[in-house]
Amino acid sequence: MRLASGLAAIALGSNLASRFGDREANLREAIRRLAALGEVKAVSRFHDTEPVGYTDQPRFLNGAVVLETSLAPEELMRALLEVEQEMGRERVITKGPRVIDLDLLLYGDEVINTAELTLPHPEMHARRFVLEPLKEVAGEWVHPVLGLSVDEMLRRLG
Ligand code: PH2
Ligand code: MG
Ligand code: MG
Repeated sequence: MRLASGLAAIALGSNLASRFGDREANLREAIRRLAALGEVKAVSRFHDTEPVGYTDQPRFLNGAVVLETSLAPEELMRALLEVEQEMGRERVITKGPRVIDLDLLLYGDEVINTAELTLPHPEMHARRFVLEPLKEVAGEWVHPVLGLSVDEMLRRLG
């Protein structure tokens, strides 16, 4: 048993409707399920964003959550994948449309590089759709590799 609890930052995204309803219903359902994995400390507003990367897909609704959890990072990662699967996510096109995407961005100041998990999330610092919601709930949180806060990473994006 792991007694210590950690603080995790999680990015949420949706750009497809599902049996739960529209994109916002998907984010709300995901947050409800995150609450079973620990204590949800903060929830950002939801941002309507242009698809980045693979652009031939609907607009996203993106958000961010801070979760206090007694799950270890790898356990949390597995639990997030389970929530994605249970909510009906199908991996059809890489970076393509999805009912729900839950990305583990930060876990305390942990740096992990395994086949299963890379922490911090390798692209978080370059993604406005991640940093803008995250700023609302964790603007001061310092990226343990770059040594920059979320606010600073966002400023560097210009
Ligand atoms: N996720 C992607 C690819 N592109 N674009 C936006 N705006 N929001 C996302 O969450 C997103 C994306 C792959 O995870
Ligand atoms: Mg993602
Ligand atoms: Mg993902």
